[in-house]
Amino acid sequence: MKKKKLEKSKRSENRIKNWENRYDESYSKDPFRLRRAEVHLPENLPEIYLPETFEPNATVVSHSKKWAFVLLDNTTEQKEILCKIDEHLREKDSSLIAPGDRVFIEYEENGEPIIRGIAERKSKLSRLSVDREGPPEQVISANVDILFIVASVKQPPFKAGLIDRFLIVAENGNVEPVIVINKIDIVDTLPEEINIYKNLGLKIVYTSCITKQGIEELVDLLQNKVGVLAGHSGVGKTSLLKCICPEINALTLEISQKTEKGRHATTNTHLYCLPNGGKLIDTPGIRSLGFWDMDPRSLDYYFPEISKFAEMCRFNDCSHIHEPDCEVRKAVKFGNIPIIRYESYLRIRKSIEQDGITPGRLRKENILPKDLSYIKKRNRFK
Ligand SMILES: Nc1nc2c(ncn2[C@@H]2O[C@H](COP(=O)(O)OP(=O)(O)OP(=O)(O)O)[C@@H](O)[C@H]2O)c(=O)[nH]1
Ligand SMILES: [Mg+2]
Ligand SMILES: [Zn+2]
Repeated sequence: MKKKKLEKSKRSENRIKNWENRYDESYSKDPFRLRRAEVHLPENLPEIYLPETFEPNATVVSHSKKWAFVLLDNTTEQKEILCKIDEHLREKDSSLIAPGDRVFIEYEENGEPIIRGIAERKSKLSRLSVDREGPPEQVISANVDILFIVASVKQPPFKAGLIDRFLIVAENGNVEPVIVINKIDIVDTLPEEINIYKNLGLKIVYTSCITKQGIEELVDLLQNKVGVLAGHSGVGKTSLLKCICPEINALTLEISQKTEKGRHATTNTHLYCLPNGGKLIDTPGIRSLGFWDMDPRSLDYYFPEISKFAEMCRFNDCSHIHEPDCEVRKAVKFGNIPIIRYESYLRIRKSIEQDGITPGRLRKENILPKDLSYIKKRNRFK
């Protein structure tokens, strides 16, 4: 009798909010099953949950749908081991883990390691998954301190659009953005658009993998920190990684002469350990970056120069496209908001709406409400 009571209280402790509604069928009194079921939480919860009794004992380096390479804690050897991913940590054809995730590994009866749980993430970088069949969110990497948004001045040409999108991803994921302008050895004058980001108070590092300018600065920023290199293909992400740590053996490819674009040399996101205690995650170059949980109305807050004027628009929910007395459009007209940032804002807004991420859908799927004042408070811009 007493034992039963104890079990019950333990069970309620282990439960999380909304548990019954969401996963009634997966509930079990068997703590082993309960634990496994709890780990299998939907992607629209803020964090993946790991029951208190489990201590993470490894870090994910890279993964596929069913397998992952991890670095075990408590070993001096920097050896990556291959583990199976528990089926509860997969959703359809995707796995829910990401490089940088702290995971709990158990050994099966045959001695094979298997990832059973994912620890709460202190930060994450995520995007709208390109695979529309699976979960909408694709976590690019977890537990990251710095997002290095890499752009090249030329070959491939400098493009501000992706920088704007990555700034939103960093802000949303609680990660500090640093803009890296690479290949400065091939130009005499830098693209003018860079001044926009300078004026926003963002950190910018100018680099060259040929002259090694800026590499020391990146190394210093990475001391005991976890960084991610992201950007278009061919901008030199992997080359920067190799300059920072020459022992790393990773593929780089010359950009195509014809299109001046990169050739997708890196195909898998991978975490590398650096000699100064830092870690650096290299990612494949991307063409586009969509958002998976963005309310179009909150977009203003990610553009501080726009939100400053948006507060004075006649309508609270002004889209700054067609409404009368729109202070944002006025500010663009008088040169107080850079036109390319406004155009970028419009493009992002349109793409969010095209992806079907509308306030109505977000409310229906319980992704809203998002506390906008919180985003505003956290804004890292000047
Ligand atoms: N001139 C010059 N070339 C560079 C620099 N950095 C990288 N490159 C060259 O740019 C090409 C692409 O470099 P990668 O490091 O493979 O680019 P990436 O961003 O990792 O590309 P993906 O893996 O496809 O996303 C290679 O030929 C590099 O040698 C640089 O600072 N200056
Ligand atoms: Mg690469
Ligand atoms: Zn407006």
